Amino acid sequence: MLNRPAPEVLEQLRHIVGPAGALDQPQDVAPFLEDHRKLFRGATSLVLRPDSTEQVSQILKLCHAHRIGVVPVGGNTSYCGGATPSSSGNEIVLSLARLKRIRHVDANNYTLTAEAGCILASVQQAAEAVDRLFPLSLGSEGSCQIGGNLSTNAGGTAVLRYGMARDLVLGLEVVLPDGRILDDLSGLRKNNTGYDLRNLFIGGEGTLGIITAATLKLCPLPRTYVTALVAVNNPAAAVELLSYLRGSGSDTLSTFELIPRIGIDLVCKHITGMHDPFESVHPWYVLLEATSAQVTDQLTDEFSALLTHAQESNLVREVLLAQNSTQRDFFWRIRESIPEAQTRAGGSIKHDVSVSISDIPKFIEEGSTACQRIAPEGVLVIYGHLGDGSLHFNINTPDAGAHPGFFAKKNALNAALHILAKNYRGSISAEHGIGQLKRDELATFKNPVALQVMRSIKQTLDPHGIMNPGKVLTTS
Ligand code: 2HG
Ligand code: ZN
Repeated sequence: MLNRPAPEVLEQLRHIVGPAGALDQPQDVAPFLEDHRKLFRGATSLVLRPDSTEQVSQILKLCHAHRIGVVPVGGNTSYCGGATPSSSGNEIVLSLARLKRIRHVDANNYTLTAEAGCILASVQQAAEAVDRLFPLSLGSEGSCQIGGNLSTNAGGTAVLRYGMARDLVLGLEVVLPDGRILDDLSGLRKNNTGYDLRNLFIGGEGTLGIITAATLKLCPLPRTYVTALVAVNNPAAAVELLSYLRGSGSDTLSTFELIPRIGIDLVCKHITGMHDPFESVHPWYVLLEATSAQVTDQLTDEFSALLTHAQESNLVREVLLAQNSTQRDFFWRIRESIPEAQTRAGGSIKHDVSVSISDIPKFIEEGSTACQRIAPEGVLVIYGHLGDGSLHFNINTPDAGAHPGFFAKKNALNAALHILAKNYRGSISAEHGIGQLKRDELATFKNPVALQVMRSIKQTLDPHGIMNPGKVLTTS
């Protein structure tokens, strides 16, 4: 049972961080009370902004002793309300924003150690400064923080080549719920010394402790990019094309994103300066990118030949190869603007599902039929990371009006798509995590034995349940 912090405990917490590290005025606290998608609103009497791991440790020690819930927050870009406190007002919020040092860069070891509050884009820049790539890449990279990326095991648009956030971590520094500091900041590729604790905290969404720093893997910096926007008949053709490109000797492919016609329409209508780069209208598109660390024309030649062959064999309808970096940026902007265009077009019910790549076409077909049956007025906007088998299966309101009748069908739409994903042995959360949005569904969809093990781990590390209460697991 968690407690409301007593005034003297609040005072001790303020004392740990000093005047610059505590926010309690309504206007300062307000940004921490609502999630990015405005799905959840909470309350708190105190936001703490520690500036060292030692301060995080002291805070958790005190909260552990007094049974006070702690909600860690990074850039507040969660899609699942993972960093929004409950409405009880009993929890304190702990922002990692002031832990923002790049502690160490080791170019020869291809590693970098960053504190949790570093903005993802600044981690990418620190890597680039030594001629290296930190490959995690997502739409919110200008504001999300690396600690949040790791806590939620973020995905993004380069997973096909480089993996999810968890694949990019070699070591972690974590403050455990009782305040102990687990310093496992190694830059080792090989370290077979028992359980892999790091992967409990990555994707743990702050329910098992707080990641305060991480040693991250770097890769060679690409110097040649081949970026293409390709029109195809349907998702099955996109899957075929992916297989063909991968099987044709090229392991340089880093991005393979599926875009529906409506995605292009929405972007052209709602985002300034955007237009359809094709002359004809096509039903589906793929944004693909291959990169090489070499300065070479060979990659472009290779992909031109492969795509020409794909067009000759009717696998693709039309190909646009970016001729320069401006065009490359434009193609990327089309893809990255879809979520914003969708928001401007109206409300939407979102799903973030994954199935095996081969099942994507059937999943889209059966999922679309199910959604149209439940909510014929909804507009399907299905796009995403086809190269990873991950889809944003979103259903928009027909216009910017309120449409309460449409939103009343949310649970039915969620259930239809999530049961379908389960039938395909897929996931109800490919890359956005669980947070509070999918917590109750997780209890239904996750393997019961896996859930039991998760609960035992939670009980062992956080016996009083102070860490990010109400997220990921239902309180039993
Ligand atoms: C993306 O891939 C993000 O653009 C957001 O994960 C997806 O808004 C969405 O549904
Ligand atoms: Zn995504």
